Amino acid sequence: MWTYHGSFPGPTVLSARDRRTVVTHRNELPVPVVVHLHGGHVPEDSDGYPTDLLYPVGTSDPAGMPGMPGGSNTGTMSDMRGMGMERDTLAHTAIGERDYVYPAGQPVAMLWYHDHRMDFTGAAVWRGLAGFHLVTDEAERRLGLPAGDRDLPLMLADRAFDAAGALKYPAADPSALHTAGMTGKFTRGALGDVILVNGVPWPEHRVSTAKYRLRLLNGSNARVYRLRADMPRGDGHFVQIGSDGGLLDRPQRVDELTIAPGERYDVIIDFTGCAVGDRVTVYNELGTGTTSRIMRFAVTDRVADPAVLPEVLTDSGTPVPAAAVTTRTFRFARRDAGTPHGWMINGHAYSPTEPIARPRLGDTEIWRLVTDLDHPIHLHLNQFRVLSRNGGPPHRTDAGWKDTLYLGAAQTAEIAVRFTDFPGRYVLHCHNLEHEDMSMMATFTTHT
Ligand SMILES: [Cu+2]
Repeated sequence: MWTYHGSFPGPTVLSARDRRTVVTHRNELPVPVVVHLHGGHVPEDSDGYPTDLLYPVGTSDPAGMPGMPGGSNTGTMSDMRGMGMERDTLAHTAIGERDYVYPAGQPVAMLWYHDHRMDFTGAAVWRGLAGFHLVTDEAERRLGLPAGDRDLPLMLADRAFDAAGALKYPAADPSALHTAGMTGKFTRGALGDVILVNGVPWPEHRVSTAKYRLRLLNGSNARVYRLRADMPRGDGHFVQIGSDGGLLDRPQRVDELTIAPGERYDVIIDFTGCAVGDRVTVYNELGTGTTSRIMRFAVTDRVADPAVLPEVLTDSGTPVPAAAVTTRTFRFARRDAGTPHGWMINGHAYSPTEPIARPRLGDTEIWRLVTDLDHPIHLHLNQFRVLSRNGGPPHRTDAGWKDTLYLGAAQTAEIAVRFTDFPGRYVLHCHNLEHEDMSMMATFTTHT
């Protein structure tokens, strides 16, 4: 695998809210990397813009490395997009080692970090470049939510393996250096037949008769799950307490959870009604065969857990859509003919040099997102609120601050977003990583 510090998921970073966290990356892999803190409110030079490459230790001629923007061998990518690649003079590049600085000036949430290199994010994440980053504070601790070994960040990720146990990724270019794109049927996204939770296939986790906090992340490249908990007694359900960008104002019961790549749901699952010996299975209702099971909890211990969930968790603030100064429409659609072709936003292939929008910092904007097929849509820099889906109300699970929104085929959603604090260059993109790598991404620049 390609790993952060030797493990998959990578080490979990814990940030105190408003306290600066510095993470040093040293690249000992055979390819350039760039890490994005997904959900992080981060200055542009630490956000992991797709061309802000950290070249491998010892690289003597970065511009000459194959597959580099502005390098000597970008012909294949240009061919795919039907457009020349300008040298990206804004890129913050480094060789060997660099620091990423995270202010953590944002509500408590489970963020995650993963590779974001232009054209090769799918390959890099599939091979293991992903991990958790939690922001926490004293107010969260006072809520008395399940903590310690009852607070479980869970990364769901499907993978495929060959007969020798090596990861199998259906890329057109296995070196992940020259040519973006997938083989054959996987141009719609890479799917595996083994479901991993924190790197373990279909794990069983031993629990007590108590409430647990499950911080669910879909770290898969392209697979969407619909989770349901099957309890032998009582009714299996989740109580949602948080979303991508932080806690909900109030907990809400959800019987099932649809979670698309990049999304997080913070939920409580209650084993207090279970008996020792019970097994609780979490199923994927969108899967078949080996992809229909996620994991299992084995109840092995009887304890008393009198803790009661607070009725109010936080005051997350209300967006004011009426204050919006601009409405922009972004169409996520595949174009199979003409130039350029592939997965597009408003008919454009990803370009680091030509922004699709220039929002002003502090302004509230309404962004209308429109799809052809299903796409999980992710914005960098700030979270947003979902205002509507197809002209109707949002889903119950759209509550709270989101940074990734899953839209099915031929849907429209309106979101309210207000970018703040950091001028610079960021991206919005489809978080189906193969769509992203096949250019369903766009640059926006924020300004004062
Ligand atoms: Cu997509």
